[in-house]
Amino acid sequence: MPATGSATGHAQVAKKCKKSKSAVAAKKKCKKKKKAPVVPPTTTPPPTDTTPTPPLDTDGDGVPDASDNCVNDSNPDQEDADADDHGDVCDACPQTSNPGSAACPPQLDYMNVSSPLCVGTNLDAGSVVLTAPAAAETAVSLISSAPSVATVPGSVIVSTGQTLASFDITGLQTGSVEITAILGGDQWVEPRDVENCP
Ligand SMILES: [Ca+2]
Ligand SMILES: [Ca+2]
Ligand SMILES: [Ca+2]
Repeated sequence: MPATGSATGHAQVAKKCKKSKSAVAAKKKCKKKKKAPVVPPTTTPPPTDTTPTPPLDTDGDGVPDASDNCVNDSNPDQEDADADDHGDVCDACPQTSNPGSAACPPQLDYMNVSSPLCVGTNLDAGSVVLTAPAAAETAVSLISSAPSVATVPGSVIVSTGQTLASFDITGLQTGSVEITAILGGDQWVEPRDVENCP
């Protein structure tokens, strides 16, 4: 029917006009800010590492941690004098075996010797001192470099729970002598002159 055809034609024209009239405005209106498209994060699979991982060597001494007797101290020689699996450089008592987490026994801290030494016999003229109370009776060896000048016992015993033990020095004659105390790998030397004291 012509009426319908005419109506359709009008509508098309109107639409066209509307579009042409408001084209600029519409364009502006439509020119919304475009949001950046949300790109889903791409999950790239980790590269396949074909090179073998070198064994961990914390101190970089060339000995892997798994077999290093001092993991945090560089000791490529792995020296372990007391063979307790603690390398010398990280062994609190390198001359006394203390495997695992065993504590080191008390060590020789120092020795006192009277000064001067006087001809005759000096009771309690010397004493040895440990770094900690002895867990058991501990013998400290004593040596005189010149027994004809001063004589010391072969050893002195530090009793359990004690840190100090005294010893006598006998047979003193004028001259020079060195008294040495030894416990484990520790030693202490005291040189003395023996005099005719007034
Ligand atoms: Ca090491
Ligand atoms: Ca050791
Ligand atoms: Ca040790």
